[in-house]
Amino acid sequence: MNRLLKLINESNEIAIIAHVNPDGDSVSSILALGLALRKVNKQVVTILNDSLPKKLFFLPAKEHLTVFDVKKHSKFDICFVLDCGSKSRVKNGEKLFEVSKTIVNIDHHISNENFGDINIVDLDASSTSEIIYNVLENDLEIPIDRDIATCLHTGLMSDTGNFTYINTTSRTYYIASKLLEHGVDIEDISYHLYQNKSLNSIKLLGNVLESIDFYLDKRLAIISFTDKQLSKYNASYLDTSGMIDYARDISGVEVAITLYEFEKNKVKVSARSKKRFDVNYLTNQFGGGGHKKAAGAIIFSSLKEAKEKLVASVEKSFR
Ligand SMILES: [Mn+2]
Repeated sequence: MNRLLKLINESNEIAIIAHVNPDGDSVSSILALGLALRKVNKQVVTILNDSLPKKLFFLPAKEHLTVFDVKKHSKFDICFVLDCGSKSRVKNGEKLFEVSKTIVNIDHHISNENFGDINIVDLDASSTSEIIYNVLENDLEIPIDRDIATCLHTGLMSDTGNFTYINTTSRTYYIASKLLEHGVDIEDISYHLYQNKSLNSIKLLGNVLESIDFYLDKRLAIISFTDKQLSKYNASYLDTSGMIDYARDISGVEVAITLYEFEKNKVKVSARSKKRFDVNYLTNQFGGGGHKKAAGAIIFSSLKEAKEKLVASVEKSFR
């Protein structure tokens, strides 16, 4: 891996980007790596082509996030692609990849396609933030400070469901303990992630849960959001993040799915599972993927048809 150190030493202009629909792990990884590379005097552009979810506004260095603009950013020596199973998960990535000499792919998704010139893909890592910690500590030897630690800890918490999912390992706890030594304020992170939700988003949650559907002996729960619902509560799709957990957490439910028809005949699918059900396998059948217990896809059909296909597919897996 000191290939990476060598590459960074020989580079100056560096882009860092992650997947569409930013979450705690992807944004934290971008910011942490960006902060670290700036410490060693690299010209870093941290790219977010989506709007940042409000709950992540507290993250250090978020003011460095910028939209990719080919007029301003005409070449990069390295483009780091973080927390992304495939290149197609990068929003508006084509031009960026064109102007980047080397692609470094850092990820923990089981579905990762090893699309980089350098691939640091660790399926046993809880999160990309965990891998970034390893890279900084072991390969690049860039000292971690409080801001970097705050980002990385946020990533760990986000992707492990606060250290409760099966991807949480002794290594994850070890890293968390090291990050705490750098002065991370867990209470402050928890406040922003979980205790600062808008009243409207909670009302939307109530409304969405009213129309939850159950299939297959209530082992499958499906919820859907419509634009009408979102606008009624003055909410965006980003405000629905985490709602799927309520469906998954119901006793007896083994798989939870959310559906959102964001354009006509384009349905965004998120799936979560507990116990043994593999939603990566489920979403693979529709061209998507992710992790065993958290994955997504886009289905090109009406909402009703997408629902029917998914129910049939889950039924097959149950058998
Ligand atoms: Mn992740």
